[in-house]
Amino acid sequence: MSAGMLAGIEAAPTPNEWNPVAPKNVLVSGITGQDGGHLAEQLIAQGDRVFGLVRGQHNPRKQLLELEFPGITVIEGDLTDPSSLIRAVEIADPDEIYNLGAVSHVGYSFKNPTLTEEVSGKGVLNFLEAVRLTGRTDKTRFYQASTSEMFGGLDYNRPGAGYDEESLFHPRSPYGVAKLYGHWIARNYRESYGMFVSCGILFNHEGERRGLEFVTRKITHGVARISLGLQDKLLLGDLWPKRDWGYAGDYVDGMWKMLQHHEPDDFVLASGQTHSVEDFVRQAFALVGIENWRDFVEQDPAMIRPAEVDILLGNPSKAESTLQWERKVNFEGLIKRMVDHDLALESSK
Ligand code: G4F
Repeated sequence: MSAGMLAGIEAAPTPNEWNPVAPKNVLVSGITGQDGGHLAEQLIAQGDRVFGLVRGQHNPRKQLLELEFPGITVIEGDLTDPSSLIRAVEIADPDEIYNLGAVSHVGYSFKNPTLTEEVSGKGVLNFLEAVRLTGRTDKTRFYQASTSEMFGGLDYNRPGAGYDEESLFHPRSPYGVAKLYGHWIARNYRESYGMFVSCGILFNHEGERRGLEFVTRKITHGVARISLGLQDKLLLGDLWPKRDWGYAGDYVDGMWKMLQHHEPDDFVLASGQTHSVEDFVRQAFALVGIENWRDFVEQDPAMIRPAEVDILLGNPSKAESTLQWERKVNFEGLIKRMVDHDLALESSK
């Protein structure tokens, strides 16, 4: 049929026509983590059917997940096991996949580099292949959790206005290197197979769901315990590194917006501000009325990494203008929210 013959004829809706508000089947890896929790909350509130990929035999996090979100269907599977991912995709028949599963702790990745590569790098390929091999390249939209750790924060590689989607990559840890592989293989599947694959390059995002192994929650939890007389000292690594910190709930909404956009693309999500670990420590202690915070902080050599990312600063202009992405919580609000949560948690014990 020629283009002329089509003039004036209303195109019939195709099975792929996307309606952001229609309930969807959504498969999430890493659902027991911080971002997974925020995302599950948002998707359930929207009326989506949520399937969570959970790894391991008798994983205690599975019970916790089912208690917190009774509506979720848990599928046992592992990013390192391709056949388990094919099975998960067949069960969930997903309109959207969010690949949030990863070895996500940078320090841990230096001690477990091979595992990090298998999960955070090759795991992305396994998941994309599961979509392709089950014939869903036209149906399923795929979100890949890329990271600002791919930039590396080195002097020569530091744009003044902050890293954006065009900045150079120079990862500084096994985690960053694995994530960079995941980022490029995701882009490759978009280009090679026309898949709807979007990568969110997220800068540090925190909150009350954050694990205690990450510096922000370690600080707010420690500060709360010190102010309640439950702990004497806070052991930390380097205080000078700078990070661009935001609130995880805001960033998860940005992930969702990426998959509702009319075309797949890559987006930086960041606050556009950078603060040192020391700034975070000082402000957290100030919230509980402690100004002489240095008396309570000691350096733990075990927390020093073989290579450090000195400074991260992101430029979220593209996500703000294209996706109308906005942040509701600023740096001060984030720290207050976390300290208040940890004070309530520790007081109730
Ligand atoms: O909280 P962190 O462990 O986060 P990091 O390494 O920046 O990575 C986080 O953000 C990335 C996005 O940019 C994610 F991709 C990644 O998955 C993760 O969510 O450490 C932040 C900074 C580092 O410079 C670290 O060396 O804090 C420094 N630090 C100082 N003392 C500490 C500690 N980090 C931890 N985890 N524990 C400490 O005691």
